[in-house]
Amino acid sequence: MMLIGSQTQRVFCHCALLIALLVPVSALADTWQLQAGAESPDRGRQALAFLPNEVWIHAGDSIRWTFPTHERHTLTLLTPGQTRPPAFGPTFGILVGCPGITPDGSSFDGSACVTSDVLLLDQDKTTPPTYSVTFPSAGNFKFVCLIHADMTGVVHVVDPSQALPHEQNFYDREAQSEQARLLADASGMADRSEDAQGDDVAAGIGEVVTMTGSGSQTVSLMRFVHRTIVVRVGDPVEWTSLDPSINHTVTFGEEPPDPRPPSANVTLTLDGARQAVISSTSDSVNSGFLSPAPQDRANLAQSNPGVTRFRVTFASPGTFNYICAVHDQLDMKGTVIVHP
Ligand SMILES: [Cu+2]
Repeated sequence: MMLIGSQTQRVFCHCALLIALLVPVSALADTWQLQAGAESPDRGRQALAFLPNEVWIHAGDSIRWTFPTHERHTLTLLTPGQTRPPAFGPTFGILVGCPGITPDGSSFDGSACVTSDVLLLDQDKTTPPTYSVTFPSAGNFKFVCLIHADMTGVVHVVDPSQALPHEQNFYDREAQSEQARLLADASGMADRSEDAQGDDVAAGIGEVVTMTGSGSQTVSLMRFVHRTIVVRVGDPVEWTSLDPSINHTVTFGEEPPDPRPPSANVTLTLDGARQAVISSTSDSVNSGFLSPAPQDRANLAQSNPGVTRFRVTFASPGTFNYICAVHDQLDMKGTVIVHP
């Protein structure tokens, strides 16, 4: 609807008058702006973090999260004590959710789960998606990303009669400084790994950074380091995931619809790694998820050791390109040049 000139003014005046009569100004509901994730221009360094991840608001206020990265995230509020669902069910890429997803603008009071779908900056779009949640009643609520286990935060919803400790510009500054610090950490990881020698490749490097008691943030270098290596026929090449929180794959040839399990031509080693032999540049080999062991917690069954290593022997010369099937949209790709 288009309103022009005096018409606009009249509508505005009526609304302002109505609001002034009905509601004290201090009780007007606010919409707070937070950020879900941040990335470097080349997408290789990812802050898997809510920026910031602790916020105080009034009951009745809303929070709008913006998703400005090419890495996927969700904004999810599980109910207290709810078992965390896996990110994806039988179909890779389709979110399990609450189960199910709830629409933009949903309300959360702790009684029913709320979650966005998977949100990311599409390849050809420049406007990041957003997701808003309204918090009608007081409480302390955890919010998480279902895709990244160590990406969590807390919202403190207080009674409107209470003063809030911070205004929006405080959170804006926090988001900026946390983003800068996390992405700088990833630069440091890249620099350190440049010193690595030999035929070993880091399949991603990361760290979990917990700055406050309110949640955890992760920073990940979504790269194979080194991106191109040169070996001889018969030399074993080993990929090791150095990320404590993120799954990666080493995938040659055709990308499988579900990259989670290893392909049938991959076998286990006695020391808990996976291995394969590649005979030709047309071979398709998928490591399956290289995954760290999850954090142990009291009163839960301890987790198994992670599978973080993949070894490949090349039986013929050639140039072998591969990808991480989870993060190829971030340009997580590599090449092995095999000489006779
Ligand atoms: Cu990856």
